[in-house]
Amino acid sequence: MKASDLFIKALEAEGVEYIFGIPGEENLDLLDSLRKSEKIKLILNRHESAAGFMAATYGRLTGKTGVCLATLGPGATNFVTAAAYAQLGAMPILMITGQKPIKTSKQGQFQIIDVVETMQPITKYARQIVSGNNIASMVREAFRLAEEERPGAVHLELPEDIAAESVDTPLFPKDRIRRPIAEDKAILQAVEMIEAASRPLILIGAGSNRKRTSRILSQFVARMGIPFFSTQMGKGVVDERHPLYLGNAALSANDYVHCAVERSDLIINVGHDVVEKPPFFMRHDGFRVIHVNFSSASVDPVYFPQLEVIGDIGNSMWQIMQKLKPQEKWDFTYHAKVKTWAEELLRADENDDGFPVKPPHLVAAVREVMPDNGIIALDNGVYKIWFALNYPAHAPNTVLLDNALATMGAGLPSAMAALLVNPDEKVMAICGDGGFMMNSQELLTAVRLGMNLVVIVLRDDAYGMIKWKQRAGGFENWGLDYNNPDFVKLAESYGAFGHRVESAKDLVPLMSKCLHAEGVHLIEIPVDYSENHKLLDDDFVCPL
Ligand SMILES: Cc1ncc(C[n+]2csc(CCOP(=O)(O)OP(=O)(O)O)c2C)c(N)n1
Ligand SMILES: [Mg+2]
Repeated sequence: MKASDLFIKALEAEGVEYIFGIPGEENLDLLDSLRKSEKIKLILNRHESAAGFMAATYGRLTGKTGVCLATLGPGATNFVTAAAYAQLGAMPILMITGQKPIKTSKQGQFQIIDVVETMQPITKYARQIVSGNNIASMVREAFRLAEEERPGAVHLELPEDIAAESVDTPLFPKDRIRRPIAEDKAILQAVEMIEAASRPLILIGAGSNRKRTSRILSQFVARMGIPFFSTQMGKGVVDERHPLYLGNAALSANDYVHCAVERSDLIINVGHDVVEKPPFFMRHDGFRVIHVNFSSASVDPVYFPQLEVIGDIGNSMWQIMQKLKPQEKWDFTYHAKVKTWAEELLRADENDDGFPVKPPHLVAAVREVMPDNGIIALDNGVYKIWFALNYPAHAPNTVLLDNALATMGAGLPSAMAALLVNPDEKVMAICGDGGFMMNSQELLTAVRLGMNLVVIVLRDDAYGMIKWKQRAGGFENWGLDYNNPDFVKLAESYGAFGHRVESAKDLVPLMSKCLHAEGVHLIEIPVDYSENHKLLDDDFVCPL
């Protein structure tokens, strides 16, 4: 068999459904083998970073490795941001890149950089395949590593001459490995600590959204009556309409929810690791923390849990729930007060229908039009914080944001991947005018794929997030304003539908119409960011 055929067979055996990417001449053997596959579909992108972001989001949502393909040199370097996105965000991806022949080559160093070395520090595994007979084992190993906790990025380089070789090796069967579970003593210690606490609090982080922990965590909260809050990437694991939901730790300190955090004496931290922006700062004389996760906590000046319960998160919480008895002395009166107070403050500006649109009004309008299982995929900009705080997620993985690499340019591709994985759900990409322009060309891919997708572009004619920080840091307003294309015409020239919001009253009917229509709909929404400074207002006083 030809080595590239074996490579595709190995991917098929792993259950691969899509390969996202842009082939170069060094991938032509593999491309031809892919042409013959009945199981794997090629999604041809317009930039490799978008292919990588799509593969990563596929991995994030399915737990199965998303696969992307690029050529050597420039194609491979365009994967670097996506590799970092997947690696930090714990999303399983395999990047396949081509290379010139390695046995003999007549091209000098043209386009050659050491791609494997480049990928090494931002992947779990990066290897050049030096013999076709290694393909089957290396593909298996790559998938195993990408998917195993903590998931991340892996890379295989398939040189042209190796791809064309004849090989004779069997595939390696995909084995199902049960995840290890936490040790009894750790569970007992956790139970003791929670029972001894007076005001325990649950934090739900990214790891809880990776695996199906929603049911057990919802049961835990219901049976124990312990209030919870979420990190940005932990949104939706437990329905945020729950009466015990206290809010989102969109910032590290001085969010409303931190009033409750600071009055707690124990945080049961389920699935958060230090890759996300810290949801709180630990102090040596402050509350204690139980770290419940698949892997142990890396020591960090603001995160040094006193107890670690390591193993499958769902199982750990189930084991703790079997032994833990709700305590009469647990006192959540203050937490309840914080919830009422914070919700009033958060909701206060929702009805402000000034134009350009104010963020709280925008967030409320999006929530109003999105069904419970509808998915919003956010790019990176200041609106992300408003959504984290003000948008109650109703179901797991329905708010896709990147609080790990926090790159711009991933919003649209991740929305597109979410739609491939959930073809029957309503999906909306929410981007700033800066972030949208970093991967706007993928509108063409969405149109070509016949997607029904809504893309919101928030226009402030600036890198608003940095303006916000600039102002907060006491700097002069300088160097962050720009011009924009006519987004309506841009959308139309790509074969999408373009709309522009002219008054806040248009928002709900227009978004709703677009969500229920066919095709790709771009909606330009002028935004008024003059109240962003409120997000960093640390002069609020926590309720007594
Ligand atoms: C690739 C990349 N470049 C730069 C940054 C730093 N950065 C974070 S947000 C931001 C501005 C985002 O502007 P925009 O997309 O227009 O959103 P806005 O905040 O204006 O709503 C920048 C430059 C980043 N996170 N990622
Ligand atoms: Mg902007």
